[in-house]
Amino acid sequence: MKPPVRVTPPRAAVVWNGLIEEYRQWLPVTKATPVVTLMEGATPLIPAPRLSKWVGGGVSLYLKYEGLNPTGSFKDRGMTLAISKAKEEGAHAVVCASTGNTAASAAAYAARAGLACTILIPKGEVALGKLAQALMHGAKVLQIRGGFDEALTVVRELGRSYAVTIVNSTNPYRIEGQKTGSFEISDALGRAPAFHAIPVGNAGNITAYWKGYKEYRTAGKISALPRMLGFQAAGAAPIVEGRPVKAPRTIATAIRIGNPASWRGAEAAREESGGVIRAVTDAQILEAYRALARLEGVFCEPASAAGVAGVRTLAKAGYFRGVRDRTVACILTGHGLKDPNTAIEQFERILTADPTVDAVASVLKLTKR
Ligand code: AN7
Repeated sequence: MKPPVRVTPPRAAVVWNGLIEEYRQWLPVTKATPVVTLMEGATPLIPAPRLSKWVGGGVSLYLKYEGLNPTGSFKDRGMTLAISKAKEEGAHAVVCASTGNTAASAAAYAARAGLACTILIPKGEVALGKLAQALMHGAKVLQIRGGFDEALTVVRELGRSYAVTIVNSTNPYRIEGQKTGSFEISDALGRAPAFHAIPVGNAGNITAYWKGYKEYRTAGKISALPRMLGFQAAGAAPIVEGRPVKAPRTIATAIRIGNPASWRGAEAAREESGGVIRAVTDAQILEAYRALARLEGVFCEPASAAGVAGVRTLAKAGYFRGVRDRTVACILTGHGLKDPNTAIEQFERILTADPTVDAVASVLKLTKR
């Protein structure tokens, strides 16, 4: 019998001190920067053979499981840098608008840095886990009677007129931190993937990943760039439609955004890489969300599944036909536990029985030995 193959190098001796220390030379920090870290980054790139079959088109999917960051989403990559720089620059308070994950991350890193944090969220549209995080980390949480886009407009005005530092992805340090995701993927594969699939909301992350890949190629760390495949929810797809969406709607509340701040960055990533930005329906998102959990044991939040749903749609349409390298890195941006309600809603009922052997065996329809 052949010995088992190691897919990653042994890491027992490797010490991880967070992504700023790991990628310091690529980031705008100096010795004077007070590094605020929760040891974010170093998330696994998980091969997904069963999901690849389900997706079709001969693709080899790798899942970048960003839900394993300290607050359960990719936002921690940008937040470690944004909060470190805010502290370096002498800020006392940070503010952001958020569909939930930015809020959770900002609240946690601000707590660690000893900064005040205010977050504006769309009332009734933030997943339960994210709200719990923001409250627990001591942020001042303000529910806005409106959507994310309106909240962000207010935050931008606040930043102009008041002594607060904005930590939305309009803050360039957020993008700088988030670009390290492409470094990790490239380091793990030893090259860039042929395709990079990612959900698109405010479009900061696709912008950041594209920046990271380009910097790695310029430095000779990788020799080719991926095609960037971005996916918006069909009810919130301004970039696909070419105009802002006034009342965005989707079950994937994380990406319920009608006027993305990094719109141009997303378009540049698509055009420069020869990729696409497409829409996927809520039904397709939920299908991929369930498939990820059941076929690979990987639980992400609904928005995160948009990338996998999108790759499946492209595969069905023949997008990968004739392509030799079909390696796809899918960014699973947030953990499934962020949104327990949507998970449980996938099931009509949960079996119930009285606490006796007979009742349990009967409900489970067990056969006697
Ligand atoms: C799980 O937290 O915009 O395209 O305010 O939480 O960079 O906006 C979250 C976005 C994808 C989209 N997946 O990323 C916020 C927020 C998850 C997210 C996105 C978000 P961008």
